Amino acid sequence: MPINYNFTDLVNTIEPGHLMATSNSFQDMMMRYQCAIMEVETKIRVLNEEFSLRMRRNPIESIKTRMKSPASIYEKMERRGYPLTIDSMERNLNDIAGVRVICSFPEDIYSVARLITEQDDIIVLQIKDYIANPKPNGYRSLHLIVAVPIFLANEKKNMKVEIQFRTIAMDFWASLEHKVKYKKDVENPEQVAKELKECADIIASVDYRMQEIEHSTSLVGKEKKE
Ligand code: 0O2
Repeated sequence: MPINYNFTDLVNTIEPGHLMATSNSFQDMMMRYQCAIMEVETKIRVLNEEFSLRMRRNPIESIKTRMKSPASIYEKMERRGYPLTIDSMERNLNDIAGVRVICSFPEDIYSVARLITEQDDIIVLQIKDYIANPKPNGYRSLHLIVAVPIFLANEKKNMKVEIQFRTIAMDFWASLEHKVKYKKDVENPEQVAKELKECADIIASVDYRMQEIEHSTSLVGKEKKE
């Protein structure tokens, strides 16, 4: 179903004639990114199915997708000083299309990410491993920027998608940290940041302990009585 993007929040900031001239191509661009999200989501669901058959468990807990809003696209382009053209948006922004994959255990993140990056129609543009190298605030996730082909009536086009891989616990932490970051009336921000960092480290250790428990109780590799 086509999505109609609301430009009212942009009308005051972009010269209206320019907006009129470009709005159709903007809608086209957003449609292409939406298709790219669908392609990536399907690839990940297929891997989950196969994995669950072979390993008798699902490595993926859930998948969330999101399109960056026109207002956020505009804000980021302005902040970074890029020209406001479709070509420049596609060239300079990596996160117009976003897919977040929530995995059960840390090793699942790397397995699914590897299987995705090995697919021959996927081009890996960037890998940021904030699990091996967490951010100073404690943020952990594996980020991939990939280009995936979409096939339209008259063209094939590679579109960029940001895929974020996290465990359930990492996602839980990131959601709270994200909320706290945008709260203006936090009384003791340094203390909150310190506590969040401590929680991030505890969560990381729990993730690996849970993985160990899973290994020690796993039926894979052992005789399974049907
Ligand atoms: P939203 O609403 O999730 O989209 P880039 O944007 O790739 O050019 P950057 O900023 O270096 O440059 O990207 P990075 O570090 O890979 O982070 C991009 C996204 O990762 C963020 O998108 C967040 O979703 C997530 N992220 C990164 N760092 C943190 C963090 O410290 N805390 C939380 N909660 N999330 C983080 P947006 O655009 O910020 O938000």
